[in-house]
Amino acid sequence: RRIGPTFRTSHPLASGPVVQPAPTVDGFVETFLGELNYGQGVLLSQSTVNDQYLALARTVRRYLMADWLETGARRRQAQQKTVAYLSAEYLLGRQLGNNLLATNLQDVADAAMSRCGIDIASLRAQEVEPGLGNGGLGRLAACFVDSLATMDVPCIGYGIRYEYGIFRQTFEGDRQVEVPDSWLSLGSPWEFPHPERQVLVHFGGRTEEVTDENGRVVCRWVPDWNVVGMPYHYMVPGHRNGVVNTLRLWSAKATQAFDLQIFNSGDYAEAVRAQTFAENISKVLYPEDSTPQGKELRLQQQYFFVACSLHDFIDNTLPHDFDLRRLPERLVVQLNDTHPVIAIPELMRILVDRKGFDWDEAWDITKRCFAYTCHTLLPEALEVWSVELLGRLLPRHLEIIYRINEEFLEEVREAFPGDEMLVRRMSVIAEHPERSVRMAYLATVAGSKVNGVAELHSQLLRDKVLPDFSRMWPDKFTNVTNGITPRRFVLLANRRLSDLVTDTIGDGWVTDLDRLRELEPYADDASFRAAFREVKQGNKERLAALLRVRDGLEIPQDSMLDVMVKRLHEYKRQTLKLLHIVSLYDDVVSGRVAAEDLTPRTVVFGAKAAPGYHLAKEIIFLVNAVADTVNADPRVAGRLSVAFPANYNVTLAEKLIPAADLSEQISLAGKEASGTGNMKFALNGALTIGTDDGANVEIRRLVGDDHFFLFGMTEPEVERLRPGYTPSMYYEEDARLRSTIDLLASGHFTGGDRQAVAPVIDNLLHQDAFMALADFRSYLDAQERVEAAYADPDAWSRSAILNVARSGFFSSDRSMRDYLDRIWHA
Ligand code: B1H
Repeated sequence: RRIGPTFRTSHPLASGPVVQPAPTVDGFVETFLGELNYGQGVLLSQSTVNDQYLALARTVRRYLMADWLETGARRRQAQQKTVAYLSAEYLLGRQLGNNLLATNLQDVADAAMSRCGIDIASLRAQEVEPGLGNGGLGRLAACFVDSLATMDVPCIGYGIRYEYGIFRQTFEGDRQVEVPDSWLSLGSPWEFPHPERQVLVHFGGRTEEVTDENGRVVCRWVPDWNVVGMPYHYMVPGHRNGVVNTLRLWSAKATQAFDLQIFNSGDYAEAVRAQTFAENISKVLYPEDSTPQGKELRLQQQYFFVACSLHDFIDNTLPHDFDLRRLPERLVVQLNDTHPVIAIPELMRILVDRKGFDWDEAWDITKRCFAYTCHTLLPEALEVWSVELLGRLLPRHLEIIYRINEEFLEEVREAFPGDEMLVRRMSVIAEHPERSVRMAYLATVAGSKVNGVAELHSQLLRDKVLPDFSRMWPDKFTNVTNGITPRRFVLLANRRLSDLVTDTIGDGWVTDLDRLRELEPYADDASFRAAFREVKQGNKERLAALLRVRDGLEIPQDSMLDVMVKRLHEYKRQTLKLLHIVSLYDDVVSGRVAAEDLTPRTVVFGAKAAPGYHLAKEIIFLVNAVADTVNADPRVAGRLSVAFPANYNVTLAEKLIPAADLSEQISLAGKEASGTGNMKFALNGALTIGTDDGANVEIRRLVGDDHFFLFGMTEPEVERLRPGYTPSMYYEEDARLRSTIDLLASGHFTGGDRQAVAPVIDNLLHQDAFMALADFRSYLDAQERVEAAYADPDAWSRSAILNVARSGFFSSDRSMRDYLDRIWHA
């Protein structure tokens, strides 16, 4: 394949990419050995697993390169509207498997490696996943760029190349201990540094007014330090469609000029320190999921990547003579939560201060370029930056924000005359407890659209979080329900199920997930159900084998696999699951229930806690303590066991989710914006036990009430109960709950240490902000319905198949179509 002569060279052969020879096993072996010898500089006989992994990655990379170059050239030529997805997180997961899948090279690579005497599985296992995200929000960004490439939509994903991603979780004495994730240390074959596209980013200093050459008084930012942003490009291949989009992640480097000044003053040590200071900006991902801490370095990170990205697009991606009045025709910036919202004043600054636009015209352009996605309902998760900090780090941006706010509040006064309370409520600047900028408000004022991530969430966003704004601009608000990529989370993660589905309905479902509907009739086909059960069984065996070597855990076969994996947060209610386990255990050890009458069940947890979230870490400790005790107690052996493998990440999710029978989605109604794990489980044939929260609502509506275990209060019921909620009342009135909590509190699971359980127990009895005790009874009842259903394997498989068949809506391809139709108009 040849592309046009876009390269600065006169050599006739260099006008297009050199096409990689056809992917035969011989060709693959030759390229691989070439990479090993000439890339890694080792002989096969001397090579380590890491050498082999790197050579294999570089081999696969070659098969994507021509498509990448061609996609880039095509995009430069077509001048279409481009989606700039701005996200502080991309939780990518391993690349090798996905890229083998995208290129359809799996079988060739398998054969080639075995011809070299190499076990490809050990090479796959060598890859450290780029964990550049915390959880759902970062994984969503990764799913979205996958879908956009598969749909051939022009998109650049912009973000930060953290040197350390989400920490690696280990357990010591049942407690979480965080270890830095040095994911780059063994080499990173999937990234391409582009020093020629470096961008200078300024910080600090002051602003001043100067008169320009036309005699106009203009504002000027006089910063006092800067850093360089070095872009690293990552391939984002579409699914077997010849498209490869780009993810551009920024790494911070010290500037020469900055260092030289200090070098000249003779202080070598200070110069090196300054370098470290600059490079700290992209050093580490903040490990808070949902509760940002307002740290200065975090604001530096946000501005750093946003400034690099806008500069990159405007000055290096658009044609040089581009008329910026037409920017909204070429660019739509999707803000993934408030983390990149500082891009709004940055674009204003570029247009007004650097490109000479007048304010009104710049504001008109800016408003048409941005759209904002909100991912939360928790008030503590809404980012605010103190005016003191923002003004110190970005003085010009603060001025711009003030002016945006002034003009906006004038608009409010015009629309709602005489309501100064409303003006104060809607102000982008909060006055208490300290003067600060409400980033969600700024995004709402500037964005052309604001969306929530599931129907219920979008409704609550309008009604509870931004009611004044939705009254003022009802049409600004919309919903786009989240989705997940079926490539990674079904085709790659669940080969067994994928083969069964493809054998039954063909392979069109991979890029048109609604076609899973065609499976519905097979739910009534006994031989299909048997095959489906075999798939599950195979996946369970694969999981058991993995956990044996990965964690030294034994999980029994012939048991219901009950899985709760997600970040550890009180609102998600891992404690409710824990109470359920303890109640089952209590039933047996107290003699109320014979062990033989328990449905054999293996509960698997996966959860990281933010390192500073003390209660979450206490909950982790307690889960581990209960697991130790339950697993060691012969009275429940073979009937109840608990596994908590450390360091839940994308790689583990890919093995765990396909094996699950039961998916736990048990957040307090009105707290989980969407959830995306819930979708992954349903699409892999697990049944959900869940509350009426987030996307659970839509899952239940689609799969049907008979194939979903609903429990708990609804969001309005939660709000009605909230005033005067007294958790201890439930303890007093429910004997089963009392017995469960008493057993936990007795120290039975902590070697008699009652102090060790006190933080969690006290919180439940006296605060229970997320009302686990109020939903306990309903949850237990639902679990009994689960057991009854599980006792009938045919009916259970039928339900599981219907979950798969009816969940096609949750493809991120559909989410992307919704963004295109409702927001981007691209
Ligand atoms: C979600 C976050 C989040 N919502 C702050 N908010 C962060 C907030 O680093 N921080 O400070 C990091 C992450 N993450 C999740 O987004 C929601 O809780 C899920 O319900 C939702 O499915 C997911 C994707 O929309």
